[in-house]
Amino acid sequence: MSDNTSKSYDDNDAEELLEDVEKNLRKKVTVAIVGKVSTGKSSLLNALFSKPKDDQLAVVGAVSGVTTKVKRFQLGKNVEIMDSPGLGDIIEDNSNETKLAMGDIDVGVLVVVDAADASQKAHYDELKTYCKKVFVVLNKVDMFDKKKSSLEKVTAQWAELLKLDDDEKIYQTCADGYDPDFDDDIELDIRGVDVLKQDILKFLKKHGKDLILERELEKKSVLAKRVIYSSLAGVAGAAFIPGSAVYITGIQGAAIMSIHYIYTGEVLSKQSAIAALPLFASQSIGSNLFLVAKSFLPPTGIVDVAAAGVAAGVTIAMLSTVNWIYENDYNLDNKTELKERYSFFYNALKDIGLKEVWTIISTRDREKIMELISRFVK
Ligand SMILES: Nc1nc2c(ncn2[C@@H]2O[C@H](COP(=O)(O)OP(=O)(O)O)[C@@H](O)[C@H]2O)c(=O)[nH]1
Ligand SMILES: [Mg+2]
Repeated sequence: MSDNTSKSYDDNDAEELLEDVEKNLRKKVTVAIVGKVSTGKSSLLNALFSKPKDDQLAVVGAVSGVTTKVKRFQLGKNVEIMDSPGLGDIIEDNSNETKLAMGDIDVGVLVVVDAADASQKAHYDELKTYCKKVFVVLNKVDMFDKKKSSLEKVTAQWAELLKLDDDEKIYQTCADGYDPDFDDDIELDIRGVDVLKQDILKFLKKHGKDLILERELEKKSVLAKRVIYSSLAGVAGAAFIPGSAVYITGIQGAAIMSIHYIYTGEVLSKQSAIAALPLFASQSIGSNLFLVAKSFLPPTGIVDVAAAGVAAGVTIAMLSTVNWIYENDYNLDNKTELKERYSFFYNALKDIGLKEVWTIISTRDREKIMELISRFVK
């Protein structure tokens, strides 16, 4: 039982956590962006991936390919984006080895502009069939800057035409400025893209796939900090539940897997993550979760604030070390650097005071906890 209501952890919970994280990191994300030529699909992709004008992901203003209407972009190893006027072309695209089945695509984005246009209903329905989730985007909202009331009318018309459910919204965006024909001093005008991005990530999180896409979207250290934050939240939640010592060790191993993935794009197996843990212990203890846990924490688990402080301190020092290792182009095999950095961080935490560290963690105050993490991860 790994939900909050469980009264105790057994050793399987840690194993399961590690298995889940490994499984999630092996997943792939596919995105289909569909819409008429010139609706701003390429521009929107550039905006979603925070691309500057001079380093575009998708070329804006380019006419549809001659041999195939489908353009494919690979981001890292595990994110595929398909860009096409309609999904029909994607389904027929013969460069697609396996035929697409229902729900095969994770995220569908239908990009529309201007007044509601009945031809897009079929594209929307097709996306609904093949995608787990469809986001409808009304792009070029800057065209309504001088007629704001029309924007809401047009949005409502699109919602009606596409027969959207009440809980489905239309994202209003602007992704202007990527056109290579524009003067150099024209700045990008990006609006509404962040809301869309956050909702896509929120959706992917439900499928355990958010980190796969985020890796291609966000600065690595920012993601590592978030992983450390979630791990600390996990430690705080688990601390006083019987059997938590091994579970907390599992949380640490899982976070090492995530940070490894963030920096390398590769999946560290559950076994390798567990094998890395003893590197942070003072004496040699072998690669067994229980023994590792015992080396950090009392065998009976966390019984008091002092032990909780140790658990939190070890977690921060360990994960900040793993971040530091990758940021400085080392890897988990660089044992000397790893051990040195770990004791440096752990001593710094002891200087703050492990009870004080625990006090900060147990506030569950995101800002304060992030501030603490930022002392170790820049
Ligand atoms: N005004 C305005 N123009 C845009 C916007 N997004 C894209 N464009 C322009 O629309 C044209 C086509 O954009 P592009 O991204 O190539 O569209 P695609 O054919 O759907 O990939 C280019 O001139 C873009 O600069 C927007 O939000 N507002
Ligand atoms: Mg394009």
